[in-house]
Amino acid sequence: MYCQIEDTDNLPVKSSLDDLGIFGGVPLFPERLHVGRPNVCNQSELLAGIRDVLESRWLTNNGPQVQEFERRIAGISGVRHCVAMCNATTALQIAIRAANLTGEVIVPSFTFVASAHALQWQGIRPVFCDIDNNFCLDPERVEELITPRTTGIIGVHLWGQTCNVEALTAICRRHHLTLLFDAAHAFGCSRDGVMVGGFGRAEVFSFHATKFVSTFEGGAVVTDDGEFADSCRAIRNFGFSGEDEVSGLGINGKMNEIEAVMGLVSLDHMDEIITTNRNNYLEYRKGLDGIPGVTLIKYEENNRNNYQYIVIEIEEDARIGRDMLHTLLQTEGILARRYFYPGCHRMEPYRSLYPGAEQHLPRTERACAQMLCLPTGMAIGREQIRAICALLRFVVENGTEIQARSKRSLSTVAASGSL
Ligand code: T4K
Repeated sequence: MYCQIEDTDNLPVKSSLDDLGIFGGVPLFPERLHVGRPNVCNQSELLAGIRDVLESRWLTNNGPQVQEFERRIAGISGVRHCVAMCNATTALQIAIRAANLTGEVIVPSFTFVASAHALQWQGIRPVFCDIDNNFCLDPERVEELITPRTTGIIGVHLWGQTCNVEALTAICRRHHLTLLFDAAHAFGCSRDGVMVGGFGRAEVFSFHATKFVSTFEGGAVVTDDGEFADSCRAIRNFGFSGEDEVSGLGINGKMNEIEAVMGLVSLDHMDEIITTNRNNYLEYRKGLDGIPGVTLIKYEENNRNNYQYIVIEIEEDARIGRDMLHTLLQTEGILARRYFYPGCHRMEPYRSLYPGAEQHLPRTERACAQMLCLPTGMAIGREQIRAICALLRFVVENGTEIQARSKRSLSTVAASGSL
């Protein structure tokens, strides 16, 4: 049982404003399309694996499936050690603790809020730094933020695009800081021929249901440093270092056997998933070409990518704004996401704890206002992508009229007293 949908839909093309969902037309996708629809690749393999786990009566606590999953992840990422965890947020927290980070840690604000929470949760101040053209930490801005309280830097390989690892490594060497990477999006990606996994002291993957390789919930710390991996293993298991011996503070960060089975089946189909994601990306690239003010974020073909995010930038001078486009797509059943709006610095508790951060984050602010993620993965087919692109072209080209008409309808509703 293979999960890619058939390309048989004959989807209507919207050619007048009255056709649009926002003006009462029938949504293009009554069964909504999601960003992050899980890839459930082979149900019979998965169910057989789950049955084996149940029969073995070894359900969790570093069982054989988790160990096999760890071996496979380490192998693919070209690192010596992988410590599987219950999710990437906990894995980040554990890596941060194993690295003895304290005080302040520099991190981007343009990321999923978990990157910041993993620090703040442990009483460490996330110091938000602006991003470069690649939407990752800008090394030129990083150095300005280092204070005597700084103990580390956490780069985020956003959407699988890698950080400027070399510059960040040099900064960390110069200032005796620890470098970690939140690689939640970047499993299976490479930088200059080197797989993500071995950069910095450690990197953290996410295998959440919405990731292209999934364990339902899950994450992992990967590293070449054996001592660091041992610390993570101990912290993951309440701090136990022997049957009755606890050598430090720990937590329960374990992945269970059924999650690992899901991960192993997912890994067996990893190449097919990446091929599908890449084909989807190429289809989007073709379909979005030449839409004024809309740019698809390109993946470098000389690196390995997982292509799990389709990200577009809606330029300031586009005929339609990002937020209006977002609303429009939602009313057509296309649940595009404004990742990572509004930025961690504009979310609580950071907004209240560290007010004014936006003044130092001009590129972050721009990205938060302009980026939009579109559906991809195995639950979407070529015809649907073509329909999404055709719709995008139509609404952007008619953006000025659409915005004027929607303003008119809003003021009519307001005047009638319904608002
Ligand atoms: N660092 C970074 C840079 C991250 O992006 C993340 C997580 C983390 C750290 C932490 O990783 P974990 O602790 O989660 O392992 C989703 C994911 O839950 C989250 O893992 C991910 N990044 C983030 C970018 O996306 P939400 O809050 O946007 O998810 P939600 O529930 O809105 O789902 C997204 C879309 O997928 C929706 O349209 C619904 C659809 N969906 C979702 C699930 C779970 C399905 O169709 N089926 C499903 O089973 O965070």
